[in-house]
Amino acid sequence: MDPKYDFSTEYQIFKSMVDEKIENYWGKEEPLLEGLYKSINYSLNDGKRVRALYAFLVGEIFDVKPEKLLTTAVAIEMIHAASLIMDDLPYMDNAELRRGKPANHIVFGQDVALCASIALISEANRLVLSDQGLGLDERNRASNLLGASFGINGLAAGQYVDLKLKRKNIKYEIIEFINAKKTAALFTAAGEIAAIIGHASEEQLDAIKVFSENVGFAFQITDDILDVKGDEKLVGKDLNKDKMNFVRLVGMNEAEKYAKSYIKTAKASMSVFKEKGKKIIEFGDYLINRGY
Ligand code: GRG
Repeated sequence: MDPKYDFSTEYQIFKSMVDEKIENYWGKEEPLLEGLYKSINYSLNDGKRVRALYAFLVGEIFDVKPEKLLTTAVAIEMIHAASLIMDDLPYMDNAELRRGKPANHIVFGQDVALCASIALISEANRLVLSDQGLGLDERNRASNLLGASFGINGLAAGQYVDLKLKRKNIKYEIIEFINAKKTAALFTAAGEIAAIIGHASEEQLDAIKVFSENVGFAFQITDDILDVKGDEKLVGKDLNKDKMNFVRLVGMNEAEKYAKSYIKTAKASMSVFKEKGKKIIEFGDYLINRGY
């Protein structure tokens, strides 16, 4: 690795690429849809873009240029934004604040928020399937993985168990299931798609899957830790809403240990890439040390 390598500089470069492509994504194409465009853009115009960053960093391991992954990265952030809009709805998590602003449905109404969310999921799929920078097989596999990440084996599954089963049956295994589906699945899709575009071998793909799942767990536990002891202004959402989460299950000290241990497992899996795996290791550290 270049001794002058600086994670935060590279992060900002990648983030700007995504922001430029995704901000104000829909404009004035159809005047009748002005309100829907506004709702969509409201939720697309912000975010840390960590899932996009992750796709780029996996790509770098295989010498895939970020430009080649940009459409995939944008699609992943679209799915993520859709999931946040849905998550905040009154009949889901019932949250009023997101990224330091009123949640989408508070500004635009629940009906519009739902339309925005569905439009985003659909557009994400359309984008990867029409990405001319990728071969047909790559596009199909990307669409398949992206679809799986928000379906019955991904976000929708995690959300269902979170809503319906967690409170009745609070066990480590249940929380781990939720974290795997609600959070790790999208990291896994991001990593796997980038690795496939990079022509990863089976062994390399397995390593990326292990890394993705473990950083996904660590990311969610850190989110739960921030929910309890984060700075509300920085985190930008209502904290401590008496939600059952990992910290409430095992306590703060244990939760911090778990997050570190997941990152340790993630990092160990990168040994197959030797020097090339070093940048992504910094990404793992960033995820558990972030303040929001
Ligand atoms: C999209 C089909 C479909 C279903 C949605 C509502 C739902 C089902 C799933 C909830 C998914 C969810 C909100 C998971 C939590 C993951 C998490 C910690 C999100 C916060 O991610 P950050 O911190 O957000 O990356 P920013 O604001 O930086 O983009």
